[in-house]
Amino acid sequence: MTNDPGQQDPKALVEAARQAFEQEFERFASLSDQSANLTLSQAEDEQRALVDLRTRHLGKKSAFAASKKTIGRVSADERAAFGQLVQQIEADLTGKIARADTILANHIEAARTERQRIDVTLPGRRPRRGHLHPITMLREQIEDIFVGLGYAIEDGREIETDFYNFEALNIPDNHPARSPQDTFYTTAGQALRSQTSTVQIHAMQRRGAPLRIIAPGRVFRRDTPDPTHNPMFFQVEGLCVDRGITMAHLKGTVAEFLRRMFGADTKTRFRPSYFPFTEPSAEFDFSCFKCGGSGCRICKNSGWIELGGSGMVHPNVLRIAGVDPEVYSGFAFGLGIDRMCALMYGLDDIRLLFENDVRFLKQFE
Ligand code: 2NL
Repeated sequence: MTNDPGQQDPKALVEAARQAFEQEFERFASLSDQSANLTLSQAEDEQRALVDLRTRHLGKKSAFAASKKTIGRVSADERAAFGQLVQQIEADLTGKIARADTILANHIEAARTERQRIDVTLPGRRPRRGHLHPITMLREQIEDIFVGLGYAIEDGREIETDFYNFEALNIPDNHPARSPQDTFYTTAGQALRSQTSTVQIHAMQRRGAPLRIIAPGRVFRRDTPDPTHNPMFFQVEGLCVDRGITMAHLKGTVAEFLRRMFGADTKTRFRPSYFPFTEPSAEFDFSCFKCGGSGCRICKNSGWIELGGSGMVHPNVLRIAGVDPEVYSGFAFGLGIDRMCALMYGLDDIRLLFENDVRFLKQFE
């Protein structure tokens, strides 16, 4: 006997090839349907290794294939038996591979299915419901109160001519509010309205007297943003024009508004002031909604909160808007909605209201 396969006994060669196969196949032989402890990628690796093993042990260049070719060296009377033996071994090995492959394929299929499985009974993700912006909520609250007092709500444009923004409001040519440092101008010389009085001038021209309106909306002033200023903010102005309207009506209306807003015990006070569009003019404060007037952090220990300006509409303003000041008189007032909002919610920075960060806004739901 030599080590040259060409000289070896054919039966011994077949047997050696079979044993070499069995040795390598051992780890697949132990596979069973309990092979679930393999991960998906491990099972896929094993399947590839099995294909590789088949090529090496049963392929054209395998020792087994070579051993088959030695059949010529088998004596004629043993040749049939040898052929049968080879066929039987080949069928046996092929069958073993096929069984292992089936187990692996089943496992892979099951693992892939498991990986893709969705639980249709899981609750879905709820779409987050939005809500109104706190400034909008407050504006609607203010509107509701004034509608209850017989006022109509007026809306208007945000870009205005010099006439509506200043001239009609009795604001003199040299007034600092007219300077480009205080007001935003378009290149065509129009102004972003700096108060919603513009809307009221339009309304007086269109509807004439008598008239009771409020005009809520955005206004623009060239302020550098800081915790108490924003170059765009929200204002509501009110205007009441009729025969015989006096300061008493102004005081009664503002006081009633604030009682409906902050509670029946709310007190109001007026301090003399100056505006070009009203004469006389007054600023108004209300007793602190937090402490009721005894003094706290919100009212800076004064017991009062400053809210807005007001006054009797200047005769020049009535006249220029087409209302006869000899027949009619009126009062007007204005307040900042965002400042009021910041006060009510204790916000230390008004700019938070304009950042539109939902993490901040969702607390007002
Ligand atoms: C303030 C002051 C005020 C007015 C606004 C007004 C409107 C017309 C005629 C006369 Cl059409 N006056 N509005 C009057 C006084 C004060 O606002 O501090 N606003 C935040």
